[in-house]
Amino acid sequence: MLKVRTMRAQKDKKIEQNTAIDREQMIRFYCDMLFYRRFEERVNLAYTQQKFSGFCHLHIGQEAVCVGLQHALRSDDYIISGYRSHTLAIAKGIPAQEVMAELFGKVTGCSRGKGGSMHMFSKEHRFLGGHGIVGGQAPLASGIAFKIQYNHEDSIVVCLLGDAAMNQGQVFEAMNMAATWKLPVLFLIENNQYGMGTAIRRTTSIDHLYKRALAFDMKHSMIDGMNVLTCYTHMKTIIEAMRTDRQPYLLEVNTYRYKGHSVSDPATYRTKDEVETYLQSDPLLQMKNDLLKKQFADDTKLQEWDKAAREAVKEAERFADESPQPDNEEAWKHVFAEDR
Ligand SMILES: Cc1ncc(C[n+]2csc(CCOP(=O)(O)OP(=O)(O)O)c2C)c(N)n1
Ligand SMILES: [Mg+2]
Repeated sequence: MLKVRTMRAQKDKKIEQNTAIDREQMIRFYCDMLFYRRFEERVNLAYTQQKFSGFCHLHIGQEAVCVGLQHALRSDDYIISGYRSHTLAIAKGIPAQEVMAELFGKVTGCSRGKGGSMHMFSKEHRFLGGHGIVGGQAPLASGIAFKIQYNHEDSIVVCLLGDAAMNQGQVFEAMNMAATWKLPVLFLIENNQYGMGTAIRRTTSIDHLYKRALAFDMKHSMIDGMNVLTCYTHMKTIIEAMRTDRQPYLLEVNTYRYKGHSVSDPATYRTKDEVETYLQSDPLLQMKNDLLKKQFADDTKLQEWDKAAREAVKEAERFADESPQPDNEEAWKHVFAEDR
């Protein structure tokens, strides 16, 4: 096992060395992560203030995955994901105020206030959900990739899955079809170590989920999802290779969610020590230290960026607050295909 891990680590290093990251990019990555952190913190607060209700799953702690992917993709690529997707939707180009308005059930929301937290969607930005059925996005991802292949396009689909979604039967079927038909899907497992309150080690017979790829003879690797530079360089390399080799890929990204499964989960099933350990490798903290060490930032700059992130989130919230509710007629729209 140790040998496999070491080989994997060496491979990761090689990939990283091939992708140079300059000062501007590092600052961009940090500011994007900061914005997503502040956005989700504000969403959490808005929920407790009863500005909206229903399910709400936050991505706090997993920002490096989102930002690494955002910068590795092109605008004509597709993302399809599970329900923990507010900031992924923004990363794919949906304006933050439309995501906030969707959360608040407003007609200006990206799903016209009818999807809510779990169902962000934008055909225009090629963000095809936001899905509440665990693993339900995987067959859809293979279907989208089939469309890409059929039309001879060179875009790709990223299908984000949770660790627990990897135990759903339809995910196996979708991977098998993608491998058999050589469809350009990047199956990206955000392994945040838990499916609701259950640790992945209690439900899964293998120690690392990337090994599932072996069953389909699919290319695969595993990376540290708490470091945005690792995420970006590795994802960029995989995605660029997929543009020419047109093969699916399984990437396991090890990350952690600091909050409970949803906003109503106090997360008492894990120890403070465990959370503390992950907090020490927090993606924002790592990047902040990198920026300071390289003298790309100082305390004044850090405060300035934080203020700008908070202002932008406030602006999104103001837009959502001031937007109207959908009228009754809206309930009958987008029910049948002709309403598209
Ligand atoms: C088919 C199906 N089974 C069960 C559920 C209930 N459920 C909602 S979230 C969840 C856990 C999924 O965890 P994971 O895939 O690791 O994603 P994470 O929440 O950690 O991002 C479960 C079992 C569901 N929504 N759909
Ligand atoms: Mg999980």
